[in-house]
Amino acid sequence: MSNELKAISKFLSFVLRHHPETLGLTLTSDGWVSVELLLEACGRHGKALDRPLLERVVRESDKQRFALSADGLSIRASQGHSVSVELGYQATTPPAILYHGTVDRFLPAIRAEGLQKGQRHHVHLSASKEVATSVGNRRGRAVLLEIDAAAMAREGHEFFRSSNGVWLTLQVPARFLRESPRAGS
Ligand code: HQG
Repeated sequence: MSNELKAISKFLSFVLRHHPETLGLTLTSDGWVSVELLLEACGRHGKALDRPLLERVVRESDKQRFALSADGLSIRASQGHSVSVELGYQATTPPAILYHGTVDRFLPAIRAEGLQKGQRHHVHLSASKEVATSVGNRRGRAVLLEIDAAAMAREGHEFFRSSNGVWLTLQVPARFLRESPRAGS
């Protein structure tokens, strides 16, 4: 993805997940906003964006962060919100093991209180070690945590899978976590 598209993607994440009000927009309760209103509002705020460019961002986003509605008239972020939205994902059975990438400095707190959702609506987990490692690497040298999702599900924890493949759950108590040894250590 080009730097221009990345910058637009970051701006759209900011607006559609966290601050629609900066463009004078309101999301529906399930997170959608009219593409037409979004494009107009971007123009008014000096962020010129047209439909073909928006469609490229949606298509080329490495993590498929945004979704257009079936009729193409609305857009939303597929996950990662801090504003209150109900995305309508159905609880579903997770893979037996899920992964979370973090960094050393968070481990004492994570060992004590498990994984917490912080500002987001859910803890974000991945079915793939590689993806979890790259999420951890955003903050330093990744530490990979293995989550016993099968045991959590048996004990009644709900899991959701976003349309871009991120696994979501409200929290992961520490007893379901295992720290993977680092490669080479
Ligand atoms: C850590 C990106 C202390 C947690 C990625 C993480 C992901 C704790 C940080 C998505 C903790 C939260 C989410 C506890 C968790 N004490 N620290 N009890 N529990 N943490 O960004 O999972 O590019 O909210 O390990 O691909 O890093 O935005 O979550 O390091 O899917 O599309 O607190 O963001 O996607 O950080 O990343 P975040 P995350 P996008």
